[in-house]
Amino acid sequence: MTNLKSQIPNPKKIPNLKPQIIFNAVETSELGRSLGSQKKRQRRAALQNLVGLGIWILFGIWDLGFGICLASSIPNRPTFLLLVGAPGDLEFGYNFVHQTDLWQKACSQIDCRKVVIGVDDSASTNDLEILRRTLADEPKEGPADLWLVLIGHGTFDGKEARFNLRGPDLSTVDLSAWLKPFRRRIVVIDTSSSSAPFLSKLSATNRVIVSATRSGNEQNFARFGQYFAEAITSPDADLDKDGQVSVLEAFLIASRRTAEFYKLGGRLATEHALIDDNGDGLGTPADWFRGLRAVKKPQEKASVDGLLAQQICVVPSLAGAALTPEQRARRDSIEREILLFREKKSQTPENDYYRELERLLLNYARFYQSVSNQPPANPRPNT
Ligand SMILES: [Ca+2]
Ligand SMILES: [Ca+2]
Repeated sequence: MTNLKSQIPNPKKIPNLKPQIIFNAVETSELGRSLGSQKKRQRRAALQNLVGLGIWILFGIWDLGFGICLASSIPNRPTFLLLVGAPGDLEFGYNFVHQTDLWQKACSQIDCRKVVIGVDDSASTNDLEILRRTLADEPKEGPADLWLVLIGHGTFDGKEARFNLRGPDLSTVDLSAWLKPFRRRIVVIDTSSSSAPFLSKLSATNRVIVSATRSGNEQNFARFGQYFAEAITSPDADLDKDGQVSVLEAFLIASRRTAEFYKLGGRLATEHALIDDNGDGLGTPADWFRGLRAVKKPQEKASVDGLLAQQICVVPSLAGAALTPEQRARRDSIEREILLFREKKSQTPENDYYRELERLLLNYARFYQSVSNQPPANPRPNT
């Protein structure tokens, strides 16, 4: 992508040019006609310095302002919006803090914008309004993902689900409306009880939605969120050993650990997480997957869930971190083509299948060959 910022003349890089420009400007002025006395020369020198300083400030502010403008309109790094709900009970409060800490630690390993709502001490806070304003201010377009992680309790009245906040609660209707203008890829991880209606309401193309429950009626405190937060940076959750934990992998591991929690405790499981990333509004449970592939799908015509979630992770591998957002989008497109084609294996003659698969994989290899000599776009900070 063309770096527009680099096209702006920077006076700091052309020190010999700046005094000449100032001199020419002053030479044609009234001051230029009154050369002679030492005092006037000193005054002229002082004025030149002031003009020079003004130009430096002007260019500096313009340069900085233009950079900020670009950053806010075309995000080149993901945004993580961590929405922490009202705990209601001290034990739950500790759990929510623990989950929030894990997400923040994961975010500290990457170049991202992080916003945490619901953890400050203000007693008069309206977190719903803060969320609305935060989403309104977020750029709606761009290659960088927008993550929304809901950590807290949820409720369901038989018609609509809500996420409990300090002050007014967040409804599925509100959140759906606020996310509607976005064309960026969106990942919503709703770890609250009764969260399934959020999945069906927010489902859309180019979105991954995870809910901790399979219906609004699963209203008990959900453990899934803690296991998910623990999985996002855990090497154990990297099921395909590609050096990163995808949303799908974290979902599968967290679902497995949630089931184990209830089984080991001899308790009836009161939560069953779902994932949706094909935009059909229907979630897929973890036990419909074999490895990283869903072997069942809710509708015949729909593609299976999990293909998009397989491509998104919080902390990318070193190879992934070295790509620009545009390169990452190109890579995701090639990978998606391969993943979708693999779903056609049973309907494709064997020779045709492997011939086409070879072509796609060669295309994939050429992509990595083309970017292998380029320097890292977003070097991961030391941790
Ligand atoms: Ca992985
Ligand atoms: Ca689905």
